Amino acid sequence: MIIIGEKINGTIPGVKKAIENRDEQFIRDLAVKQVEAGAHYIDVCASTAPEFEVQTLKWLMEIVQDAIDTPLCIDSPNPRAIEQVFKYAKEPGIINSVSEEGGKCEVVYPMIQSTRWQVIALTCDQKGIPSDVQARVEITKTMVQKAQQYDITPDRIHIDPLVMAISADNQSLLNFIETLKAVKELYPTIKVTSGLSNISFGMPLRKIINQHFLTIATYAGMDSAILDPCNRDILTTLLAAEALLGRDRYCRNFSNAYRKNKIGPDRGSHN
Ligand code: THG
Repeated sequence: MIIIGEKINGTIPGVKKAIENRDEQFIRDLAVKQVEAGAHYIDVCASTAPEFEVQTLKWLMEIVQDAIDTPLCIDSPNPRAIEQVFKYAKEPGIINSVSEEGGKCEVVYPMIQSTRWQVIALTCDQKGIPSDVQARVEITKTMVQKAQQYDITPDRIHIDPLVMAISADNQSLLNFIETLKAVKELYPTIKVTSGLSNISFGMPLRKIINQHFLTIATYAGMDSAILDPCNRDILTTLLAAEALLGRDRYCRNFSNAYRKNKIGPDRGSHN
């Protein structure tokens, strides 16, 4: 599983405060901890008022890149903001995200043409987020065909089917899996991604639901996930699922993570 660490996000109250106070150490720690926990990409999302977004993203990117060598996942609903901060990235990462809404592909695709950047493509358009499989597949086709015009191959695209809350749509996970299968049937090298938390919205014991979602989606073939790798329960679930699915030779990853006290109940500091 490709892990995109979600913790540097201005929607989290502590992060919002750190952004307001320009607390570099707080952001730096979040970057380092996520990388130590196994993150392959570090999501940076300002979530500030639009007039501060570019300067905030730039500040976050600078701190993260100074602290660690892991590539970024630049998270903004505004492709023009992404366009302005793109040049400050030291190495290719992931653009989060485009969709079939508001000409986003037309801004982002030319920008990442002839680069090794990847892109997350949300299956929504001006009509909103479809919950049925066929509409999601159709939006995917359009976004992949547009990408082809800029020589962006499917292996650089992570489709995010935007899972609905299971409390609102009982078929949400099953539809997600059906979408995943259909999309991979069409484009075998494409990636499918998801955030973990949408599925459990409006339910008690959300973290439990999120963990089970992760297990089932991993089995179904989800390639990447936007999650908190510092959450021990989530990391434990993920590594257990990968071991059980034959994706962890000799269960080495699982055992090493346990030995380093990264999974299971916290056995205290080794320092
Ligand atoms: N898809 C795509 N991008 C996304 C999302 C998605 N970006 C934003 C969001 N969803 C993913 N990011 C977050 C960030 C923080 C939290 C949830 C989603 C969050 N964090 C709590 C905290 O840190 O305090 C709890 C984390 C935990 O331990 O589980 O709630 O869906 N493409």
